[in-house]
Amino acid sequence: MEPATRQRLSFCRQCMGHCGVVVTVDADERLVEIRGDHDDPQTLGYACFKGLKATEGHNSPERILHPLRRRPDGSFERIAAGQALDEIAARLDRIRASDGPEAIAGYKGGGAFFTGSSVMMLNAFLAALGSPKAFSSVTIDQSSKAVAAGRIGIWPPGRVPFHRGDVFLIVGGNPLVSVSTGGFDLRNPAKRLREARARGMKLIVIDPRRTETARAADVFLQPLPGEDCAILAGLIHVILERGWHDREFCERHADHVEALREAVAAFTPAHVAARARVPEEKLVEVAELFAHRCSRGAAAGSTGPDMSPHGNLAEHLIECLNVICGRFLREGERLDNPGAIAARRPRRAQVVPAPRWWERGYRSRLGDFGLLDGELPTGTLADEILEPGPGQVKALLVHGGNPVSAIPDQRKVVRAFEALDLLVTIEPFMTVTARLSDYILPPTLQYERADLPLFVYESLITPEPYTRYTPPVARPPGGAEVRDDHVYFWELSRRLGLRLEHFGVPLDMETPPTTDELLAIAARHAPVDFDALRAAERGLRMDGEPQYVEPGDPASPHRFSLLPADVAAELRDVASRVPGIEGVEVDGRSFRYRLAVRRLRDAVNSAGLNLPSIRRRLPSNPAYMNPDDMKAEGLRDGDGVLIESPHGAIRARAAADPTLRSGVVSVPHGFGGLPDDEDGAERGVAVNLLLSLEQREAINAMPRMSGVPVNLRALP
Ligand SMILES: Nc1nc2c(c(=O)[nH]1)N[C@H]1C(S)=C(S)[C@@H](COP(=O)(O)OP(=O)(O)OC[C@H]3O[C@@H](n4cnc5c(=O)[nH]c(N)nc54)[C@H](O)[C@@H]3O)O[C@H]1N2
Ligand SMILES: Nc1nc2c(c(=O)[nH]1)N[C@H]1C(S)=C(S)[C@@H](COP(=O)(O)OP(=O)(O)OC[C@H]3O[C@@H](n4cnc5c(=O)[nH]c(N)nc54)[C@H](O)[C@@H]3O)O[C@H]1N2
Ligand code: SF4
Ligand SMILES: [Mo]
Repeated sequence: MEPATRQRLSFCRQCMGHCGVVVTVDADERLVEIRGDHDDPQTLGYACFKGLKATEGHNSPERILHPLRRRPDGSFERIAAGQALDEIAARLDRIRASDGPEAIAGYKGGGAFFTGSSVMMLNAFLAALGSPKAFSSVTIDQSSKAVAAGRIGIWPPGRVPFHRGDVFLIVGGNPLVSVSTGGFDLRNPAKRLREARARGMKLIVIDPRRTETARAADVFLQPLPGEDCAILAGLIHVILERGWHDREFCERHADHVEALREAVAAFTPAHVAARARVPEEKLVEVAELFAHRCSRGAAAGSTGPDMSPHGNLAEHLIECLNVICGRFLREGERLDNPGAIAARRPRRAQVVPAPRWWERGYRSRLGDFGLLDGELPTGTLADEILEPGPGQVKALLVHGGNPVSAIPDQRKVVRAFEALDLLVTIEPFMTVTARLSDYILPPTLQYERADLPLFVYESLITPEPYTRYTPPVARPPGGAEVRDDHVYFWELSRRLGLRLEHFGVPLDMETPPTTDELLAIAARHAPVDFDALRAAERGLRMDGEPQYVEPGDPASPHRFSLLPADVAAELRDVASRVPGIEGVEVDGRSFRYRLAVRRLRDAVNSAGLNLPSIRRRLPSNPAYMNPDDMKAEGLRDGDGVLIESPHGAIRARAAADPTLRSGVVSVPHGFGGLPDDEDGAERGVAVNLLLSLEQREAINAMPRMSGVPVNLRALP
């Protein structure tokens, strides 16, 4: 007799944790249970609630199981996949013929990033079309890290990794919940942090909230949001003034140390303490612990600083801290993860001079932006659709994302998406973006497809040269007409006569590739062949030849560029705009609070919020506030509150959060329906109604999502 259920090994693909799991499937190969795999060599049994509840997503009655086409009245009807693809291709072809390929754009979100076989398909599809209009969630996230690298320069061996540092400084990240902060050990992060602290590593956290991570910190600085540039400039000021920097490293590898010292002169501890509302001596304590008492270990930023005003400058200053303190791997040191899927290459102890990629090549028609990692800034997507003229975007393909929820100024984004001639979404649920789409193409979900961990960011996932393959371990619901995402791109490309490339390898446009073939192409530089990878149930550590940092060329003229002219100008701007004690003035209005971004443990952005067990935990998104502020405003838990920014207003319910510092309001994103939904309040509120696309950073057009001035008032 066949057993009624079977167990299989796989890994979760909802966040960077990539937790190893054991899934149980029934006799029909349907997913029935997930648990953490205690024998997983990387994540050691860890799995979070939402990871375990992925069963609900797979089996959800709300899951879209057939391609859908929107009727003129806004309702949807089932359509056969072949017909949907024929119709979409015909409409794309007409737009291409009348308006050129630039009229066709794409947006890629989190769901696409975690689908290894098609992680670059949207980009490849647009490239084959000849359209530069590739957008993604990266430029409403942490693209300031690319901007910082582009302006300061790159050290190919990288920073001193977490597990070898004697200190780790986090600016605005909460890896114990987000399992995401770059540089942290994300494989079962709480356990890894305990181990690191047991061996003596010091943790410094800078965050307006005493987060789960901050609770474990040796020093915790709790500033107002939006003041990271001042704080970081203050730390650099103290470090250079007291001579706690690494003189030798600076002399050999960095330009503008003296100019930087002068540029941060205004950021005295007293100045920083007054504007960021932190104790002066605590700031000095952070500088001393990071630069003087510790000698190895890096500083890293996450969404807190990156989503605030001057996010590019904040990441630049974080890297300045690492440079002046010499927190990089040096000649002869071992590279712990020289590459698993990524091609191995020699890493020299020598600066690659600031590449400023965006200053070469394509310029956008609006705002004159260049490309970052081959993509245009998502902060400009709505304008690209709404602004008439040659190159106006008429069609948009959304892959595994929910841009109507994710992009600031939701009303404008909705207006733009409604103005499109064609909106197609590859998406498993009826999200706010799907609701506006002309066609919805449903993908397989994570446990139904073969995959590899998010290899385009593999160095962030694990410090070891480790990767793993998972086969599909469950079947989609009976009768479902779902496909692995790449099928849709390949089918559209074939119909449009395009030659699709996958990581530079031209695909056969007669016979569709299998998912394994695509993964094998992506893994073609791995030190083992794909069959060996496929055979290793719990993945492979590709130790092979260890790799060490190679010596730099002593004659190399290349150095870190600590203070290029645009950075210097931005720093002067920050120095000159000192917020008043009573709040911030915008257009003659005074704002007393600041909004702060934060993530919730039980959902990833907007994904998962519709599932029953998640919904029980997160029925809507409150406005988290410090209890003292609530008292001062006459608010009690659950009271209605109107929150106003210079741009817009939302209603939410106040919730006391004693971990949040006073003067701050935090309303998690990802909730809410469309702006004019009747039953809107039931699903919480879209915080992006409060945020604007007008005020944005140079280079990546990053909108301001944290540190934004707001006011609030109790609702009757
Ligand atoms: N105000 C505010 N706005 C923010 C943020 C913030 O902190 N505050 N954060 C920003 C950040 S960091 C990001 S990354 C963006 C997020 O931006 P997005 O990635 O665009 O948004 P998500 O809500 O994560 O949407 C992911 C979608 O993928 C779908 N999905 C899930 N699994 C699969 C799959 O297997 N295949 C496919 N094809 N799709 C799948 C989900 O159903 C969901 O609709 O939002 C940004 N917006
Ligand atoms: N459970 C869960 N995990 C997730 C996600 C999720 O939605 N839920 N989203 C995923 C995505 S798309 C991303 S990009 C990552 C993000 O991962 P993280 O960047 O670690 O995100 P958060 O946990 O929100 O941590 C950001 C911290 O910044 C603080 N902060 C806010 N404003 C400021 C500021 O101006 N300055 C400073 N210094 N701090 C500030 C907040 O209080 C918060 O603690 O997480 C990923 N993982
Ligand atoms: S931490 Fe991330 S990878 Fe691990 S189970 Fe949760 S969602 Fe999945
Ligand atoms: Mo993100």
